[in-house]
Amino acid sequence: MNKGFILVALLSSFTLFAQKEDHHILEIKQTNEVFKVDGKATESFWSESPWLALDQRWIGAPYSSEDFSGKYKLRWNAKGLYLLVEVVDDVLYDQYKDPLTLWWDDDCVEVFVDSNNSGGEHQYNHNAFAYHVAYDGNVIDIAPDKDPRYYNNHVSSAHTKSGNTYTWELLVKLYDDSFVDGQKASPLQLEANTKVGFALAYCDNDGSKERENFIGSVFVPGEDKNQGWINASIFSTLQLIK
Ligand SMILES: [Ca+2]
Ligand SMILES: [Ca+2]
Ligand SMILES: [Ca+2]
Ligand SMILES: [Ca+2]
Repeated sequence: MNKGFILVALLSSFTLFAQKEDHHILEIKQTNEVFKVDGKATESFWSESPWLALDQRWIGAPYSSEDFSGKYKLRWNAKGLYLLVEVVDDVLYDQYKDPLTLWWDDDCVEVFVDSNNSGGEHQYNHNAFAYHVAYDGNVIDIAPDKDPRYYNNHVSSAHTKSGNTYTWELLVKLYDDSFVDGQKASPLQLEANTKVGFALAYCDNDGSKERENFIGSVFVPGEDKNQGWINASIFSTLQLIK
């Protein structure tokens, strides 16, 4: 193997998990209003918050707006991130009743968070979390021992339905990379003027063996768009402001 090749291989692996460069920067406002996780956007701060796009095709063929469309809003306070997600999905599909079996192939909302915005690799560690939030409320991610786990007390969710439109509300509590599965931990108290790595996605399946589309909130450069579950450097950067 020549030295040039080794150098290129080394450089590209550094690039893959390099220290995060902030991109897709979103200023997110604090709210002190009481937030009820009930799938009803009746809190006044929701009407004051702009919709953000959930429209980046990470996996699958092009789709129609009846098949899938999505958008979201974000706020925060010391307790965590508040999310409002509006999804249009023509068929809700739950082929695996066991929440721990191929959970990404059932319809679900996926929330990626990197509490210190470090970026980097997070497949089998808690440098960042990739919470799959199912329609039954279960929250699943892969733990450092490579087995899936419930993280139901990290994310509270509720949704309501009107036709094919689903309105989700989520409270996402943040934990840092010192989190150890099975040990008691307190969520971080969020503060203004800090940065959080964040991405949102939807796994859309309408009856296929594997999910048909995976649609994310952030543009991922290169051929392979399905990187969020491994690489936190692709997450957008939230700037928490007052
Ligand atoms: Ca509400
Ligand atoms: Ca669909
Ligand atoms: Ca991190
Ligand atoms: Ca679906």
